[in-house]
Amino acid sequence: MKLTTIRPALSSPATLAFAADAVGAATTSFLSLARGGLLLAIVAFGTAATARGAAGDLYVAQRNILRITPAGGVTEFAQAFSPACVRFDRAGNLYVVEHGAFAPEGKIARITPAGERSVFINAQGSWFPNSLALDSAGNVYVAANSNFTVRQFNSAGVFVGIRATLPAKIFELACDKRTGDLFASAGSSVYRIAPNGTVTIVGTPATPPRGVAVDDAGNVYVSTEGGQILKYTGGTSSPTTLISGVSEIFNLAVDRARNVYVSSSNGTFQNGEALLYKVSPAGSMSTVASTPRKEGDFRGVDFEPPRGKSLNISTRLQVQTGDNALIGGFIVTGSAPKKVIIRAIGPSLAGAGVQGALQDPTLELYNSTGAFVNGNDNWKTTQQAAIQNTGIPPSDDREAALVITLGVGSYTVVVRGQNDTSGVGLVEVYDLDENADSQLANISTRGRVGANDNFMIGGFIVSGNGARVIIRGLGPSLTAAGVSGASGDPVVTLVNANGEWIKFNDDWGDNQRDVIQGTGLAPAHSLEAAMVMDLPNGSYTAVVRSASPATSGTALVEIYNVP
Ligand SMILES: [Ca+2]
Ligand SMILES: [Ca+2]
Repeated sequence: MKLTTIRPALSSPATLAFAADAVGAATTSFLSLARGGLLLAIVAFGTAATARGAAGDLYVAQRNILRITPAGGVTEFAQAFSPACVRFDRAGNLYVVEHGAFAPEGKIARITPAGERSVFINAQGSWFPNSLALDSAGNVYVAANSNFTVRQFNSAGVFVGIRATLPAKIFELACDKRTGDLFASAGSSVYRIAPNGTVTIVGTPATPPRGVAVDDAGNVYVSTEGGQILKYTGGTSSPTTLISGVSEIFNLAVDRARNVYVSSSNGTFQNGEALLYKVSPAGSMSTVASTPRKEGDFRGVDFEPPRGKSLNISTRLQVQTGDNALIGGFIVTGSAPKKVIIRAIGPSLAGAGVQGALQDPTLELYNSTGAFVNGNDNWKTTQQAAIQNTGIPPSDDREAALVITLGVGSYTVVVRGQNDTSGVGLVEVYDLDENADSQLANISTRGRVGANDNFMIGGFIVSGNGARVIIRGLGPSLTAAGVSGASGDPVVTLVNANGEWIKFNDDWGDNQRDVIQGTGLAPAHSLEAAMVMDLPNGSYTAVVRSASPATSGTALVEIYNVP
């Protein structure tokens, strides 16, 4: 665990004035128990895995595996035997399909983020693997060109069964990770293979298809022997032509901004070039990188994924005294319990320059049914040794902390001032068991978006090698959940650590509609705000306010770590 980046952006809390409203347990899993002015931050702390490179780096199969930065820098990443396909899983393992002269029967190698390499599948029986795709559950599908089958293996490399048999050799296999549908170019057509094995034709281009890629909205991109890139949108069989006239096209990959990366070649073997092109959603093509063709043609392409286990989140707001609610929630996802430390900080904030700090915070933890799980007033009273062993005990004896192992589910943390006192406080949640098969996946805080300069502030820190998040600012749908006085039209602005505005959204359908829908987290109301962002490491702030600056209302800010 690294502790260098906790407690984000504590300066200038006076600009974060925020009046929480009074609510019942009316919506989602949150409670209405907080009293007193405080500042709430929840920090979900993950690991910084051994970084192979930055998320978004391209890996290309040539004679060996090359790594290409988005700026076009080319380095050799790993040796291989004439690889045809490279694919990452969500954990950042790289799978390499080798089928060259020194791997005549075909092998699939796996390289972990730490660089450990092993034979994942040995294609004994000479079934000639040529392409590979992974679904969201980690199943591995391999195109076997000895008999045109798509073979399914589990994440341990154990053969599960034949998913489908196609009429011809398969050039490339891709998976729509939202649905589990596989797409394959084989012979003269592009096929969809449903999870139940049903095979349908997506389209039959004028010239045979080669590369296939699927974006996160389900659009299917196909390169052809005739030098075109076609885009099949929304299940239609008549594509739009993204670009045409490319000399020779092989495999494809598509990034989250819908740029299509194309491996290609021109010229002769001795004097030509292997090329990686980038084609924008508008159809303009640029060269990302090139190498001598005598090193081999570029083939399969994939991106280093963000291993977003480490999303560090804080949410700040100041609450008035009285029967006002400060409502913070977090979710443990995955399949294993998660050990965390929850801290409620107040007096020590004065040392960080915070004025009006809460002098004696208490914390309470509730589960999704609203049942009290545990609580603490002063951290040394019951778990002093366990809290000290985490390495991050509070620095003031009046501050509260709790070490606890939590099952998968949603939780609410409430911080109050002892004896109805008020002030600025901070709540943090740290992941103490980063290797468990679970993560802190979401943080949300509900409170009142005040008029004019009184915003709701959700801060978070990305560490590791970057993360993809969806940020939502909700208001109208709270009304449907029984909350009175909800903001009718929230907006979200994302700000970086330097205070620079990165992105603004008023209504989530304004742009990114299909990307947001693809996460399964589209807001319920059209006037609510959302944005999906791929963010490099750093600290960020999501600011939620009403679209009309003079209006106020209750809003909910949520930040999810999405795969
Ligand atoms: Ca206390
Ligand atoms: Ca709006």
